[in-house]
Amino acid sequence: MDSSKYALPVGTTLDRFIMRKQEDFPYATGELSQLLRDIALAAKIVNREINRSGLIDIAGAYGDQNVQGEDQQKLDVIANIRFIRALRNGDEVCTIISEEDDELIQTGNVQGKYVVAIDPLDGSSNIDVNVSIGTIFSIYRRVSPTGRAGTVADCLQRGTHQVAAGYVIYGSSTMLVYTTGNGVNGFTYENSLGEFFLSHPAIQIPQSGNIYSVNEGSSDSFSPGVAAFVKQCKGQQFSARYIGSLVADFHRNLLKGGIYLYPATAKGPQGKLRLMYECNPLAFIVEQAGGRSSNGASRTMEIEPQAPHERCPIFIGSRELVERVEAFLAKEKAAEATELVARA
Ligand code: AHM
Ligand code: MG
Repeated sequence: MDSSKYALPVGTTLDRFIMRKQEDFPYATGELSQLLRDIALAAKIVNREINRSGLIDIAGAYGDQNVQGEDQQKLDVIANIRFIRALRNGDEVCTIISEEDDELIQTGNVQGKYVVAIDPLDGSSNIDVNVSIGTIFSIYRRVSPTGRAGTVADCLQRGTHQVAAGYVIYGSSTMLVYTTGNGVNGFTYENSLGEFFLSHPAIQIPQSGNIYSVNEGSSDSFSPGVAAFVKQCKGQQFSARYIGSLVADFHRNLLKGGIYLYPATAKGPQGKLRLMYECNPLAFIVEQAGGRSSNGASRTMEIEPQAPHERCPIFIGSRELVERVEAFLAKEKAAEATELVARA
């Protein structure tokens, strides 16, 4: 999967890794590399704030609501500020979609070639209880000419057009995992040195697994296909593992094999997770690691986005498990069609 001329050894610093990868592309200008470094720097700062969150008065609700009407936590706000500042300070990004901002954010860097979609701090309801949380990001090349502000068309590109995507997990250790379409690599943060080091080179997700991750509190409103799949998982004595923090659930399943599901429910007919900065980046990573991501009917990355904050159902993880749930959903659709014909 990793077509780099030389495999880089475990322990390589993230900076060096990014630099060496850039050398694989003779015409690369270094802007994407710089952008990835900017994100890594902001991640270090956010990591520091998270580690201090029990000590100073920054955890807890901020008292405001974000664009989806959810309570904002102070750390959400802090993380948003940190990432946006890092992206503004670099010259590479013209426009940002952030989970925390209703409108597109124009950085003022009209020459910037890239657009970033970001969830600065996902799983934020877990902040106050010391559960892992994460940052998720996705990078696109703008489609409009440089020299002016980025446009909606720059931001609403299909996931297949991503040039890079990644996440940071602030967990028992802090890790940054990313892809530029050439395999997936994971870096662990060494606090005392302030560096990310390559710890998980060329990550591959097992083709199958025995972990399923879904909020079963909503199971009464699962569609028949999803319900049948979950029943089969139980029949086969799968382990149920659900942290309620997407990055943490995804990361575990990526390394161990398994499936994460956030289907349509009564509360969220389009599911809960956002296409541009939650589903697509993880879909790019999982595919690069040999897995699959789908909305139940088609590949997540092929969905044509309609709005920056749109939601979509997601089934993501080991290829064999995602295909299995898709087969159940195809059966469900066929049964519905037969019933319609019978009724007509
Ligand atoms: P957030 O973006 O407001 O943090 O919400 C996203 C989170 C995911 O991390 C997690 O997988 C999901 O919401 C959990 O939702 P639920 O509590 O409905 O199971
Ligand atoms: Mg989120």
